[in-house]
Amino acid sequence: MSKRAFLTGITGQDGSYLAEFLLEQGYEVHGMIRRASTFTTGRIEHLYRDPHNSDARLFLHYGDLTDGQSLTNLILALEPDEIYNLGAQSHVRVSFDQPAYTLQATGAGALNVLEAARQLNKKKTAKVYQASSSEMYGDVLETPQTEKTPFRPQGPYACAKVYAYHQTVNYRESYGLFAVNGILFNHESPRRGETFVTRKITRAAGRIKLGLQDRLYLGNLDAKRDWGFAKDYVRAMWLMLQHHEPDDFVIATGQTHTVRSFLELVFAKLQLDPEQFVAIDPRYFRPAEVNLLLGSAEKARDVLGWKATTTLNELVDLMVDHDLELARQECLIAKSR
Ligand code: NAP
Ligand code: G4F
Repeated sequence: MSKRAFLTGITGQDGSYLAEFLLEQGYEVHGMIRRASTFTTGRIEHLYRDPHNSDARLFLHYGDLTDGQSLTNLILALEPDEIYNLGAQSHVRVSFDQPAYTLQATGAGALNVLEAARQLNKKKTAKVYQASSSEMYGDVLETPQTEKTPFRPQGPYACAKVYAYHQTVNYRESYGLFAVNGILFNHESPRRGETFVTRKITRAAGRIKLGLQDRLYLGNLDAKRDWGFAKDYVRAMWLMLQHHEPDDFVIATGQTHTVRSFLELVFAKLQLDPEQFVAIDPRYFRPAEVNLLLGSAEKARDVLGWKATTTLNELVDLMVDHDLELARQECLIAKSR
């Protein structure tokens, strides 16, 4: 019989790649989605078949991380083998505007997932993956950051993730739940949300190249990030749940670059001059910044056999090609009107 996975955050970047990966592995995949006034399933549409067809293996259910009761009902009814908690208010800048909601969705939401898994555990063991973040290291206390580096969170999002991290460890140690933290450093893709800096840059560069936009406004260009490819990273999530014992792992490339160098790489690929098109807008600065992230994924390499396989240059190529094509389609639509 095939394994059953339950995903929160299935409509997001990572959820879509993970659902794709799990379906390829023969899993039956159940995703929780939120009700919205417009469709939010664009990233998983290509995976979705009529649920009444006998070969359908992807099923969607309404729910919300802040609604513990509906989440518990879903998990108890579905009895999944593996639970991946990828849902979150995941935008760091937005978390300064909505700290209480971020705590509910990103922090308490994770607790709701763990509590539901604990209840299910009385009947059936379900393994839990918690999407922890390099943002927890904040004002970093050592470089590179490892599983042993203490956290020094710098904002509401990071504080909520630190809470979720510790609850995951707590449920493992207190109740023997198979619960793991993947401490993932920034990972990007053509499916990255358009308000995160890498995608904001590649999307704008494609539109500028084709004359659809003439300015790109950014914040702090000096921050350094360890950027990998999301498709590589979801495999690591799965590997953590296949390991014989629950543990926490850093997932990173081991390379760090400034936002400025990412911008220059993208613009150079399209023969554009950033000086001509990029302006700084103080609205995009944060009350507290995380200046440097650089992870060591040595433990994941040694224990799980995982390592990043996509270079930053390859990632930029993937994103630029995708977003140039998107801009071309925009031009065609504009012309046909
Ligand atoms: P994303 O694209 O922003 O996706 C977030 C997902 O969470 C979406 O499916 C969203 O649903 C869902 N969500 C938001 N609030 C929710 C709520 N209250 N109840 C249920 N679902 C909710 O994020 P991502 O980049 O895929 O990241 C996946 C996870 O990894 C997140 O927890 C993020 O914090 C964490 N993480 C990400 C990175 C990274 O670099 N990408 C690094 C470390 C950790 P809607 O579509 O309805 O909005
Ligand atoms: O792309 P970002 O918004 O990502 P950030 O803040 O590092 O958070 C992402 O990675 C975390 C892992 O470390 C995840 F947990 C989190 O969910 C999210 O996926 O910003 C990256 C850097 C920051 O230093 C920011 O100040 O880019 C800088 N930046 C400069 N201009 C900008 C902009 N960020 C955004 N979003 N928009 C700008 O215009």
